[in-house]
Amino acid sequence: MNKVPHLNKISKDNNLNQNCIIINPIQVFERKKNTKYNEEEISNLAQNINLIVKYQKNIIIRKITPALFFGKGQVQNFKIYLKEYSSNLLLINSQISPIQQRNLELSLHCKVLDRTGLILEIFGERAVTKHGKLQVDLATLSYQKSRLVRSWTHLERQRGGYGFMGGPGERQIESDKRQINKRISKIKNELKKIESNKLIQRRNRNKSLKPFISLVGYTNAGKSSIFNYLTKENVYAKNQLFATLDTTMRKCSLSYKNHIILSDTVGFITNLPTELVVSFKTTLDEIHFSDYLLHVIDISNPEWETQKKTVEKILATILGDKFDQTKIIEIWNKSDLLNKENLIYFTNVSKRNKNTILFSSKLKEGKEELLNLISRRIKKNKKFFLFNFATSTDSKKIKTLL
Ligand SMILES: Nc1nc2c(ncn2[C@@H]2O[C@H](COP(=O)(O)OP(=O)(O)OP(=O)(O)O)[C@@H](O)[C@H]2O)c(=O)[nH]1
Ligand SMILES: [Mg+2]
Repeated sequence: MNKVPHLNKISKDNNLNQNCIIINPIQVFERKKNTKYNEEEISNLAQNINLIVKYQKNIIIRKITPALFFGKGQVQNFKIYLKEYSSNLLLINSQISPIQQRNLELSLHCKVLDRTGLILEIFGERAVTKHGKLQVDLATLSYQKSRLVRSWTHLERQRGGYGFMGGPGERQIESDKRQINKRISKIKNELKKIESNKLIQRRNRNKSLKPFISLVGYTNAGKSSIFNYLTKENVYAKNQLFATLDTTMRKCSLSYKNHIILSDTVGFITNLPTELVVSFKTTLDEIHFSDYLLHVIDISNPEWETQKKTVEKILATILGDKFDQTKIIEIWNKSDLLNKENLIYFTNVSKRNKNTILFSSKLKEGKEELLNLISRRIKKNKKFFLFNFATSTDSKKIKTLL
């Protein structure tokens, strides 16, 4: 089972149940957009690492200033909020430059974390296996390297260095950077070893000629729940963003005679830090080598279309010119949460769409339709000639083929 043994441990040990304030920068052209879901999402992300969100505010950005990101007046207001809500951590729901981060920290006398930093934090707490941990450490170090200030990250906290404000002096930064480079090359070497083992596993898997299928999708869409349901496994599935960080593979029976290999992996999110995409290369490589992708979509989420586009965009980045829309089967999950009207609508649309299955892992609905669709796809696929041949129960067909 995919346990999360050290979840919350670091926070509790270091007494990090800390107040924070969230600022959502909104560009002028986006001001009419409904931001409710974004606000909820960043708040959930913060609570995931035991931060106590005291106050959250949307700020309209007319022009991003190179020094502070925000206008001076806005930054003055942040000072007031921080004092009023006894917080010494400011979360910015966007990516800011290292210089902007440093200047904000200096002028607000508090720690500033941007969206990338926050996601890295969560990954740092979730990583369980050695492989997962190394990949997160690599991403965090690459992020830190670009910062002039030492960041408030899980690595820093593990060293007990949490809580400093501003940044170390230039000399310190240089020696920090040298140290970081050393650690990066050490991690890269360790990762290489793990990767060569994975390559051997992948080669063996290819030899077995079994179709290899990966579950992909936005974080919290229900991938692990579906994985457990289809494989009778018990991997960690929880109402928590980035519950899964490592890839798990199991057999999933298609018929009484044969099976496919199903893989559950890390979820995606809007603005997934590039550091993570790069560092999680081996984990995400499983997607590269998949014969089909089951794109799990939480159809009950009002933002499902945006989430779907986000996932497709990240897939296109990972797969490059290998991105093949025809490999994707969409699982419209959490149908149990739809109201009557939407349920009728989505049932009709999914029936018309050949690549979509309406699903509820909670009510255990949709499995048969999904496995039938996968079987039909495999049957049409020349690559699986031998697989189909071996599973065919039609003896006449077998004789003609012989
Ligand atoms: N109501 C309902 N809840 C579901 C369904 N499928 C999953 N969930 C819930 O959704 C939450 C997230 O499920 P997971 O399976 O962990 O989601 P995931 O996509 O693996 O998430 P990450 O690993 O964080 O990317 C859990 O609380 C599940 O119980 C469903 O069909 N209906
Ligand atoms: Mg999961």
